[in-house]
Amino acid sequence: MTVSVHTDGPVAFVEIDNPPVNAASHAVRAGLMDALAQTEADTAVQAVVLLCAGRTFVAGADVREFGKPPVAPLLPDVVLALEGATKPWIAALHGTALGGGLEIALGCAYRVAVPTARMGLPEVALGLLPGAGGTVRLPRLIGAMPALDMMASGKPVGAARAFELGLVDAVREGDVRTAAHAFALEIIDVDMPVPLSARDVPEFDAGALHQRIVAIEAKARGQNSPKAVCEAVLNATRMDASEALAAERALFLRLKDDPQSRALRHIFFAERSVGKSLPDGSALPLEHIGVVGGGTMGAGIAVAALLAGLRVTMVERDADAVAAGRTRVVEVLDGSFKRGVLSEDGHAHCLEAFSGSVDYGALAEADLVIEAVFEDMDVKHAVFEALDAVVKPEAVLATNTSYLDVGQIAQAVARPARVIGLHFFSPAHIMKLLELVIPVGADPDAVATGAALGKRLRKITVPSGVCDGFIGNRIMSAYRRACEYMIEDGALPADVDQAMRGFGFPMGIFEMQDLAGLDISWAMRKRQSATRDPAERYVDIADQLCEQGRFGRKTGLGWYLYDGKSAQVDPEVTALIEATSARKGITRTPLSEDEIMGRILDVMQAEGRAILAEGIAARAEDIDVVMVNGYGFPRWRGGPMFMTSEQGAEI
Ligand code: 3H9
Repeated sequence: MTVSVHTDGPVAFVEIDNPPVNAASHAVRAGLMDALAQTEADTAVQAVVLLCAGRTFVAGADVREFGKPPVAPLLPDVVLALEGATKPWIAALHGTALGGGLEIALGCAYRVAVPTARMGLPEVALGLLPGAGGTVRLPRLIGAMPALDMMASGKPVGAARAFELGLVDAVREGDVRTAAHAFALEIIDVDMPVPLSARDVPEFDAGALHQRIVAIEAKARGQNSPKAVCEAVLNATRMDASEALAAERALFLRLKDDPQSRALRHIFFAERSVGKSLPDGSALPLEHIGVVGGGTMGAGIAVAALLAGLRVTMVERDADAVAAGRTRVVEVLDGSFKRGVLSEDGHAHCLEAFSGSVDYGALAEADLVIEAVFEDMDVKHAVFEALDAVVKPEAVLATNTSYLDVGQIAQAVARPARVIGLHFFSPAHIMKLLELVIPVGADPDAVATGAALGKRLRKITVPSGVCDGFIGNRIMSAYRRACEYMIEDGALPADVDQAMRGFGFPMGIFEMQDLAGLDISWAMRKRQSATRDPAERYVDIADQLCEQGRFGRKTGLGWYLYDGKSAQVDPEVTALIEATSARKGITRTPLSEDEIMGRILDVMQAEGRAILAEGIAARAEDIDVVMVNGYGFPRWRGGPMFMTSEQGAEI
């Protein structure tokens, strides 16, 4: 039984058991209606505790049902029915009461939570809004502004904050069933509270609400659901509850069929299923991680591991470099502490768990070592030879290279099968994406250990085969080349960047290069020049910029001219681009934003298809996950491969 009812004296316990997250699927909704009828009919029952088995209270509607026609009873009707119960229902919250789950709780007369419970309405992240009365009941319970903030951000709040907001009536230690039972006995003789939909929204500052709505809509950058949330909150403040509920339903149905929500649901499930097809292997227990290299990347990786409770030893070439690496680590940890993401104890613990050394011997007991040194095969080989001489036989060796051949790096050690790639993205302690690069012949246990580290660091770990740039950088190189062709053909960097921003990227490719610095890729191009196919079209505009010392933001000049933080089009760069086109005999033809984005998408999708055909990515959705989480591809568009399939094209 998905929903069962047990009575204990005057209290009935209605328990939902629908693993893994007790989603409000059809069986749950129907079960709740039956339980309501049963408890209403049972004259011995005076109060009802609604609770869930397993790890969490209901974590939302069953998102897998959204692609199918809805089947009654619908969740909004179930919540309405619960709200109409003649006996008090007490939602007993543990785990994560999210979306439709929290809306069910809002239909109950009371909410009791354990201290670890979290509550939120995250629908916006799925391109939706709360569609089972949340937009109407939450403002009536906690006020319009806090409700708007919760629904527009989608971020859950902890039990203590929920109590402050008035979202829960009590926070009780211990087992949720016992706590809610005790609460039920306390309120059994008290008059039932007025149902939320029969209440008014508490007074609020209309001007401040309006300002917040303007800010949310500006930040939405083309995404529809935050705007719909704002509209629904305004409805909740202006309409009576039944009108507002009807308006919410209409908005919800419109969003559910919106391609943006389909795209966001696609990414939601793609992220959760990533890596499930990895070969079976046993992960080595992870406690002690080694990091070779204390630059920005090495320090970021060290912090990510420290924050996950691992011990970290960083090895650098000399005492000064060790000190500089340590300083970087401490700075990042201090920043996390100041932002409140790390407690004082946690901060102290991380510092204690970190050590630096000039001696590779300090890595003798490490379970996994990640190399994050200069991108040069000889340098990498030297590091791996040194590691091979000291680490324990079962330790996994990983390289953080972003494009070198991991298989070739592995040749530096006696047992190459223990070598994998772990390609982090900067800043490594923040970015969610991790490419797990698997060379041919890699030991499945080493791969499983890499995947386990990714999980421990709470990364989205996407497996990739070995090729130049792996999944993400390979696609980025391809479309960057296409963008360079376009500026030679007639567009200007600002046109390309504007088209990308208009599409939903946080910034365009040229702005991004200026931010990252043009000199690093210049050095790489110089190294590659000997092996470049002379027949291949090559755009040398970036080289010309570098020859003039224009390395991007850090030098105040790059593709743009920088005045403080703002980027301005530089007529000198425009002249240089036009002169280059003329030198090559190209008649420049301006390109529209649609043409620019069309070309970028074509190239991304073609490269994605090649990556799939070569077996570099296991699934098309893995490519989407990489582009969305590492390269700024707008999440609400689902990724380049999702867009291909939506257009009905074969992948
Ligand atoms: C909504 O409620 C609309 C209503 O307002 C209106 C309705 C009319 N449905 O993330 P995990 C699966 S919209 C179906 O790895 P965790 C997930 O795919 C919904 N399946 O675990 C995975 O499956 P598998 C609003 C779901 O512990 C498994 O559960 N709610 C759903 O890291 C474990 O998931 C949300 O947006 C679902 N709603 O995190 C909450 N949720 O084992 C979305 C999860 O086959 N969920 N699954 O790979 C989450 O944020 C996280 O899953 C949660 C657990 C925090 C709950």
